[in-house]
Amino acid sequence: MRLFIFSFLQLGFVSHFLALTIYMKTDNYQIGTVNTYRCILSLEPAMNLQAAPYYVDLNTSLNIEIINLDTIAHELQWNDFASGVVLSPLGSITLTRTFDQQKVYALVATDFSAKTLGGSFAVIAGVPAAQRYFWNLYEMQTALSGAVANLSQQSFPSPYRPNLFSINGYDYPLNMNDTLGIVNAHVGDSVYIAVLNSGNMVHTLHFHGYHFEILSSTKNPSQVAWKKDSAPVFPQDGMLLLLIPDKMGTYPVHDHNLTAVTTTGGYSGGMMSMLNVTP
Ligand SMILES: [Cu+2]
Repeated sequence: MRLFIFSFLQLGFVSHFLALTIYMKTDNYQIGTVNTYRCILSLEPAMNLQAAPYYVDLNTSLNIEIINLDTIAHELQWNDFASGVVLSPLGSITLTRTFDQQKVYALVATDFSAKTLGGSFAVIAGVPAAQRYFWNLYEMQTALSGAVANLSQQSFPSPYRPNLFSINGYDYPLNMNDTLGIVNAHVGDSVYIAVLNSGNMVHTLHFHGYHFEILSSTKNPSQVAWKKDSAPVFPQDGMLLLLIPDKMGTYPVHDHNLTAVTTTGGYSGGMMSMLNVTP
């Protein structure tokens, strides 16, 4: 009887699982004058470099169906889990998870091709809708990306010399119309910025003008509650940052490794975004 009541209560708490479908595909894209292969996990079957994250309220449970549109197998895992699942070529799989913390849940590719080409998806839990933004960081040595996509290159290059650095699929200044990422806020707003590093190297974000608080990090949790103007984002980490602007102004945010503020070697470009704060 006690067991029965316990089960009933559990069912009561987790009574509804929402259904979500994500599509996974590796394809060739042009960014400015640069061509690059990229693995995208998207809510839309028509792939878009500016793939949006999925926002949920705290304690939402999801059945997430992932459909592999590629003709090669992939592996996926949550970045806070020890093991993952295999997606067969053109196959699909359903993952179930309850999102009970205010953080960025990162579903990341672990097979060489999709991992190297940035395959990842963020479910962001517990963030108010009023002021929330998403920065998906990604870099690539574009001349290698085709060989990684078709599996003729199966180990990570050494040295690795990336020439393309992007936020939400585009480099600066192509990303200046990016509604997912460009911050437009007022002084005193609570601005939640979810950052996902889909790339293959650490990207250290540096804010001009403001300090931010680190609300969560899966790969680097010792930084939580720090208030800084710079912080490293490790590969395949998801971090949640809180920015409360104390003054108006237009300030850049960029990778403090200035190599990443270039595109094909030209400055300025690459991994830079903007904070637009009005009174
Ligand atoms: Cu700077």
